[in-house]
Amino acid sequence: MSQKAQIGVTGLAVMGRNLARNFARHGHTVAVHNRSYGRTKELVEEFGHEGTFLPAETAEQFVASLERPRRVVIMVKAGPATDAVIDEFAPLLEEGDMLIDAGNAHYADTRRREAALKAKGLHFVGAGVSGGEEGALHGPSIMPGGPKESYEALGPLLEDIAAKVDGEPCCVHVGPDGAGHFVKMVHNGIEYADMQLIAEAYDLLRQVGGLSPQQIADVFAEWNSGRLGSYLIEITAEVLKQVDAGTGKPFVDVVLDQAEQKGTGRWTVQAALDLGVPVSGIAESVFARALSGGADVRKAAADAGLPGPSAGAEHVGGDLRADVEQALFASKIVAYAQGFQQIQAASKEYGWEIDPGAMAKIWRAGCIIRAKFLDFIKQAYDKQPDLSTLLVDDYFLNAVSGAQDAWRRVVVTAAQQGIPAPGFASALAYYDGLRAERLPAALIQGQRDFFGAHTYHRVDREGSFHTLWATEDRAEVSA
Ligand code: NBP
Repeated sequence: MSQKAQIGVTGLAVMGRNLARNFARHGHTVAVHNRSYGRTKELVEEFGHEGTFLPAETAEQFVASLERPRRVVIMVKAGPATDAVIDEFAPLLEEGDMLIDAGNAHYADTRRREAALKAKGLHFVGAGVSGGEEGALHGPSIMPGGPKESYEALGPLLEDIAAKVDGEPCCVHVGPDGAGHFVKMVHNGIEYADMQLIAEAYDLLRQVGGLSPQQIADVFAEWNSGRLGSYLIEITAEVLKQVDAGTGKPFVDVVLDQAEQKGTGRWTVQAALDLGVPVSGIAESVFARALSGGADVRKAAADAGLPGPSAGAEHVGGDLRADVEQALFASKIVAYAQGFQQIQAASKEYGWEIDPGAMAKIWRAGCIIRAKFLDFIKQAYDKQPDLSTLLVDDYFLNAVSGAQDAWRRVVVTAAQQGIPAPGFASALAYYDGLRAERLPAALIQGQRDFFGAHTYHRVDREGSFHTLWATEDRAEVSA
């Protein structure tokens, strides 16, 4: 009998090729396939010595080379390409076989595909894979959704190739249908927020503190050994250290200041709007990228000479560097608290029963937001799985309480000096919104009742009420 593969990968661009190599390096026989055969051939020629690959020129050959239940990992450009591949492979598969979409699909597409394939007796697993091409090769963080029973046959293979922390794999069954891709999406949204906050910290140290990129690199390197320790802080120090070979200028000064995006941050915010979860930190980071990219509007503003503050005030009340570290940490806590709240809200909405602590656990390595800090998030949810917000957990409450004076000073300095710090400022506003005893929302309810008879609730009695605003006595009636 000819040799069979435990798993197959179709779509052999950088991500698929590296995932296939990762499976092979772990001793699995891997069937490999790509729309155009060239990539398949290249993979086997270049990396064939790393393990056992079964190259297939056609979908039929590929499917025939897989042991049952077949596990087919799809790693193609997210969107119509994924549907095209599913349409090609689904008719060739048999009941109980699995199609695993490891691309960056939108969770709603995953829900749709899962339902359609379930009707055909096939398991469709939308798996979030984080860590870029290096992660795919050396150990990504993997967030598989789909039917729980498929995890029994698929999980051990995914756990083999996932990143490990103290021997524990960064891979867990997240929940049914689109849960895996949803969590991956929020992971990316949090990543946007983290990056924006780091960028604001850099900007303040440079513009207010007068530090050079090299000096700021040293600050980040030092922070990396403390509570902010994370992959993103580590690479920030590396980027700031970089000197452009051509001009001798800091690399960061020769790069156009227009941040691009592929869309997962935007998806996170769109989903949060639908769920009614205030992910203001993520939203600010998506909008900040959009603002940076709006070259025409920025030019118009510059041409018009939009004025800044008349005199640049000093940072007062504390050491700028220490204060910015506090502001960064506190704002980061807010962004994560909001992201986790979004995951919990979606879990409730779709009946996914996601364990938030398990998500923190599988993000501790292999992915872009890996950080020491995630251990504390895991511990918080281990202690209280239904925690309403991370901000009320002891560790985070203490951290934010300790940071708040410095955080306020940093936001004041940014505003007074005319330096945009939307991440820091909105995180602080969210924090103050949460802790406020009374919010001005009562006035908004009054306005809504005035113009639209939308009614309101009272603090002192049960029921809904409406004030007859158009009458002379403006009497209140039960609604
Ligand atoms: P790309 O996103 O660049 O996609 C290229 C692959 O899609 C090639 O194998 C190509 O085949 C295939 N493909 C296309 Br395009 N249209 C197809 C169609 N109609 N039918 C069949 N195959 C088709 O590859 P990537 O950068 O490796 O990313 C793969 C997935 O992983 C994406 O969903 C991406 O969002 C996700 N992801 C990427 C990263 C990253 O760091 N790059 C990180 C995490 C997740 P061809 O060779 O014949 O053109």
